[in-house]
Amino acid sequence: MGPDADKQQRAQPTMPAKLQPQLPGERHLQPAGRLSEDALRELRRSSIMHVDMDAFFVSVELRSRPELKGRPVIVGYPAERSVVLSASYEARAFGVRSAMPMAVAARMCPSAVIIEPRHKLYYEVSGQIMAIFGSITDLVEPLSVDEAFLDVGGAIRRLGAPQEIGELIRARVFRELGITASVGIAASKFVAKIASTRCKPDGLLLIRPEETVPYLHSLPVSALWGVGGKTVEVLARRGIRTVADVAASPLPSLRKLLGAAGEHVYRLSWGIDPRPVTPVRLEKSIGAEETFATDTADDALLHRELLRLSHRTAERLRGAGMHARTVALKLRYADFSTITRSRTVSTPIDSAQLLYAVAVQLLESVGDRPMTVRLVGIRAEQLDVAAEAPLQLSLDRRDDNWRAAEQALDAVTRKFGNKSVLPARLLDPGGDAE
Ligand code: TTP
Ligand code: MG
Ligand code: MG
Repeated sequence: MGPDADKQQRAQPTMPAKLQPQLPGERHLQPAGRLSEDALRELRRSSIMHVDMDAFFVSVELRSRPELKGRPVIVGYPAERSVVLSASYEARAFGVRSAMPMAVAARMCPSAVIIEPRHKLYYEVSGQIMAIFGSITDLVEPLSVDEAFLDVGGAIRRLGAPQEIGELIRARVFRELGITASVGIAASKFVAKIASTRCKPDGLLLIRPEETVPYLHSLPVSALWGVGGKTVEVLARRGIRTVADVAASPLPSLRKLLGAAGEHVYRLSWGIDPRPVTPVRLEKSIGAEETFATDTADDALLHRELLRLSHRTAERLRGAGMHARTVALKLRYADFSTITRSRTVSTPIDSAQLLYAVAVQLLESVGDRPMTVRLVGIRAEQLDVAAEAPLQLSLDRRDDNWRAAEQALDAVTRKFGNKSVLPARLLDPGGDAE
């Protein structure tokens, strides 16, 4: 995000929570159980919440180094080819952004203190964050290591209006974990996500149903779900710069410009996004196995099968937004006796290549096999919610819908002769995404 975008963001209505007019019924919240059905229905219209930690990795580090508060701080490996994982808001004032090469960041902000990441610690804190969310409602959809959607509609009687629940979550995260979170509340997921992004850091923004369309229309098109840098360019060439411009465009011309995604973008511009918060049950392990048509002793065949199973497992891991710290290999011999071997790795894995590499090592560790093999399997264990792209591109780390929308849009925009094949907003999440 350039300095202009920064200004633009500041100019948006990010009214502090306490200044916002109260909702009908909010004044009579004690006890919440006494809310009239009408008041409850009104409050439930905006019950979707997006909660995201502010400068997550940095904030966790600052807990043990409070003397660095208020200073530019970057979490990332100091190595030549590494990228910024998280930057404090003080570092962002210098232009530093996530996914920027560390060398560039260091040049932009020479005074920044650079801290090497401690992923294990962040996953622990992530678990604690998700546990706080889980104590509010069962309807929690984790989106990455530091954020989730919650539908708090069912918690209003117990805990108060969504806005109060948002403040409760922020207060608990701060008190129990020592970091700040920002909360967006709206009638739909994508508006809630926009709201949390735009009230950062340490903010809460509620966008009421009746405010949604005017609010959206005041934003640049890049604020819409899945609209990345290339799409922004394609639209800008037709003079479509704001969400209001999209809303005013005839649907057929949007379809012509963006294909099927045109309709999606058009619906978003009118605040229409019916996708519900879908809780994710965290699986303990993910794996795949295959029984051979004929028992085999052939190493090459075993390797080929392991590669295929690695791809299947990695796909499912990424689909679930998880990565694994342990890889297990299973072999069943012709006599049905079964062995497993497992290895724990230092860097969490969600790629087929790495799964395969470990699986091959495990197969080698078995040594000479006493007889032919009937079945081979791979299992990814000790799963964690994946961080957003610590070492790989963040392409794999966004939630599926978001990613699918981006890929669809950017596939379309590639047709328009752009140099880069990668969606710009994923390479520079501080840029077009905001
Ligand atoms: P974000 O929530 O995108 O960023 P953030 O929490 O650092 O800052 P913000 O206040 O804007 O929310 O990502 C959460 C963590 O995920 C981040 O602290 C570090 C990690 N991450 C990466 O490792 N690589 C990336 O490219 C991004 C975007 C995040
Ligand atoms: Mg964050
Ligand atoms: Mg996040």
